[in-house]
Amino acid sequence: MRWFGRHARGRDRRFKTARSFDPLLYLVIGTADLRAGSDLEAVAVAAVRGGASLVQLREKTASLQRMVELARALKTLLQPLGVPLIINDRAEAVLAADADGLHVGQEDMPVLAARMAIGRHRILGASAANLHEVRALDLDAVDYLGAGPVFETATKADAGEAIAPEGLWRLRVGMSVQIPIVGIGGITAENAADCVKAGADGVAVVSAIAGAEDPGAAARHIRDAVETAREAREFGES
Ligand code: TZP
Ligand code: MG
Repeated sequence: MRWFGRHARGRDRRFKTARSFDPLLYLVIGTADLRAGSDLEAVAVAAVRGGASLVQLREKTASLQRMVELARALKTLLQPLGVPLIINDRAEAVLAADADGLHVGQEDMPVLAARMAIGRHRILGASAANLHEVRALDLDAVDYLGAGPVFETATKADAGEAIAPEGLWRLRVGMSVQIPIVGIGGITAENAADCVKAGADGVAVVSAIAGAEDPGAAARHIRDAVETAREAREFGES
């Protein structure tokens, strides 16, 4: 355990740098993830009303201008609901849309560069599948870790092999800096609790919400599962 640094236990709250957030249910969404005929903003708002506590805009092919337009539109809707908006991979879009944070993958910019680009007060997330990848990150610069794929997923072609809940557990116990871990990849209302039992603080979900007929109801089911599992963990039932 490190005693100094942004995430040190017992740190002085005056040094807290990121905006506060709860990773309980993290909707990750882009236009490619939607059912035919559904609308990105409507799905995001429905998911938030169903219980999503964080939203990430993940557009892999959009131009910067389009990304900024989508981000601004989402931010206008999410801000009054008190839900932070994170942008995948595009620091320029974070600044242009004044979004709440940035998420970077292993192949994106280094986390220190990302932190310098977005400043101290925005949320920074990074992806990792195992401790080897975690150790390559400057964790002091990062506010949460997206870990996975936990289960098989068709949403991200190059997601790599599923790490299973055991993989989450290895990260939880092996990490020297205790930042929140969010499981991602193939997560549904049926398996979300397994991620929490394995040490995740929340789950990130694409298709089980964005591809659902009723995204609000889908979010509510997953949120209920995560909340119940978090409470059980807190009270020592598992
Ligand atoms: N990173 C690792 S798996 C994944 C991302 C973005 C996709 C998760 O999508 P789904 O539909 O929730 O399995
Ligand atoms: Mg990326």
